[in-house]
Amino acid sequence: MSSITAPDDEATDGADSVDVDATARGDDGSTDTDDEYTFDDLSVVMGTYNEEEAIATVLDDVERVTDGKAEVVCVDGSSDRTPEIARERGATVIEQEPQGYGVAVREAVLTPDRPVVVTTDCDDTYPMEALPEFLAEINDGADVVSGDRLYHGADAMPAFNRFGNHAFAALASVLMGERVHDTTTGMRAYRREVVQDIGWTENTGLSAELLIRPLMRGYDVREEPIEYAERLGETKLDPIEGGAAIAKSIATVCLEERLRRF
Ligand SMILES: Nc1nc2c(ncn2[C@@H]2O[C@H](COP(=O)(O)OP(=O)(O)OP(=O)(O)O)[C@@H](O)[C@H]2O)c(=O)[nH]1
Ligand SMILES: [Mg+2]
Repeated sequence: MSSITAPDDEATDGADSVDVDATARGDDGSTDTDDEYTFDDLSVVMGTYNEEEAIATVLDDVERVTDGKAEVVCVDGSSDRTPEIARERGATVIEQEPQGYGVAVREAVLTPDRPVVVTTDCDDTYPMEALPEFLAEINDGADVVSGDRLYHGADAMPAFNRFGNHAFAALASVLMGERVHDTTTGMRAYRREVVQDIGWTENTGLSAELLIRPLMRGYDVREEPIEYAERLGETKLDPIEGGAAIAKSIATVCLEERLRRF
């Protein structure tokens, strides 16, 4: 696990956050201590847009790994059977006209009442087996835990996307003055206050924004290496148009956060 520290302009008056390795915890992501979060405190949220090939697998994985305790919220714009399959598996489905990744995921992260919110894509690329470790990091004090797909090489990712994702991380690192390794990952855990307290503006670039704004405001943001698998079903992202939108979001959000400090 790599930990990112950033000066806090408001909350901790310039103090650096502390890098503390996660202590050993049980497989359910909890410890014996009563005041720590368990899977009963977790919402797994996602945008879903014609993902009928993947949704059963993704939701079954969440159910299996969290012993049926995590709540699932899908913000859905599908014209196929995706929402029916989600409802059959007990997910809360919010219907929304398809308007892009960020519009769906913003609604998804703002919906839950539970204190820990995990985002994922509904395409079977992200390992739900990592949920216990993500929760353990939150219990260890992290505000945001960000799945780093590039750490293990991301061989399942198309080469063009892999190159782009390395470039986005390099761009964001330079503009923030903090090294990050994967800015566009879809799998993260957040304390609910973090997503509630920050105003989100980006669409295709929302994933980068969800990392950059908390980091530049001094929240405890940690990257956690994760495996990344080949996608089930069709991609919803045009790599060229989407890539340009993400680069623009990174530049805009970094600049806004720098200006906000003055
Ligand atoms: N509701 C809704 N969901 C969306 C929309 N666009 C994308 N999504 C969902 O957002 C998630 C991310 O989209 P992906 O197509 O996986 O994009 P990506 O991860 O950049 O591309 P891949 O590498 O192909 O996985 C998926 O679960 C999509 O179904 C949209 O307009 N509306
Ligand atoms: Mg995806």
